[in-house]
Amino acid sequence: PAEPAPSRRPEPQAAAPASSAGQQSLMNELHAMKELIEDRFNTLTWMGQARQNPIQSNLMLKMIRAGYSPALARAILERMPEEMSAAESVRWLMEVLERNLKTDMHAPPLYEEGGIFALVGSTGVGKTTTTAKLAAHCARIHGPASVGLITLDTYRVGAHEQLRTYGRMLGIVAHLAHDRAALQDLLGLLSGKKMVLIDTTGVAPRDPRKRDMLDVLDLPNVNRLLVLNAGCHGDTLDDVLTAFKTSGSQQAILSKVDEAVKLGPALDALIRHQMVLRGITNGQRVPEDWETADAHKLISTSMRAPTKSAFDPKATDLDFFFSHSTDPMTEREFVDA
Ligand SMILES: Nc1nc2c(ncn2[C@@H]2O[C@H](COP(=O)(O)OP(=O)(O)O)[C@@H](O)[C@H]2O)c(=O)[nH]1
Ligand SMILES: [Mg+2]
Repeated sequence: PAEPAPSRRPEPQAAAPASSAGQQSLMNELHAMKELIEDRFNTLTWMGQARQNPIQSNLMLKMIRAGYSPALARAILERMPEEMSAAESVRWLMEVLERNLKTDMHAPPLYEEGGIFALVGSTGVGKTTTTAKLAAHCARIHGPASVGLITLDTYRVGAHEQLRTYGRMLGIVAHLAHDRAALQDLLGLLSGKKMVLIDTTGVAPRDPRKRDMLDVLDLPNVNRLLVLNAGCHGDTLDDVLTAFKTSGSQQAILSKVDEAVKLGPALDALIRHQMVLRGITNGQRVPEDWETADAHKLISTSMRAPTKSAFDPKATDLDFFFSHSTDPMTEREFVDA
């Protein structure tokens, strides 16, 4: 008997947007469901594959545990030839990794090649210590007069003292430059040297001052050597590599190898960024703790069974690494498998 409240009456004009909003949320839900199904299918495909190919999944686990990225592991293992024995597949994997880690093993070392090298990288990675090691090796072979040393301190944090002390020990005068003009003058002054080393102050990848420093170094004949701490997390290394990337040849030194629990993350980053490794440092002693970069040795060390770690995935987590592919194509392009 009571009249329906007027507000209850359907109002076509108000209903239209409501229903289109409803449609939108339904579409979103369907889309999410589609993604979930695809994801599950990828997982199932991988799990089926792993069941058929326990060798491949075993290598995947080995790589992840050694600290390599799922992206690189996937890019490599997808190219693994079939019909390989377990032992053959391990050998194949090591060879692929070795081939993709570029080093100067079969070329003269930095201090034999000579030239102008600027050591760049984050703070505390070992730039000054490495500069001293390289200077000492060059001085040992060609005499102290063959080496030029410069500290580039563009934002005046007083970074010169340490290099000057090393220089004094080696019988080499270390110079200081605060800007581009001073650096150019010094490079002119030192142009007769076999090797000129420019030690820079450390700068974080996202520090705005990094640009200024790199601009000052942007001179003909100045080669950049990026010093990377072998013990850093892979993401941190990726960040540094991206931030310091230049056009032309990319050269790096891996420092503090003695402190790194796993070499996988660093080698993985070097491979993916296609850096040429020009040496490693494995201790604080100048100049003893310097080694030629030996891809075979580094890769075998990285794959040696590491100790148990809370960060390791279990075999049952493996499907995750194969199914959550973000952009495998980019890695696939340059892996020489
Ligand atoms: N364990 C170890 N320590 C190193 C190595 N290279 C440098 N260091 C130490 O790391 C610290 C920072 O080095 P430094 O050369 O001043 O780094 P910079 O800030 O990049 O110039 C110093 O205590 C060095 O003795 C290395 O290869 N292994
Ligand atoms: Mg320093």
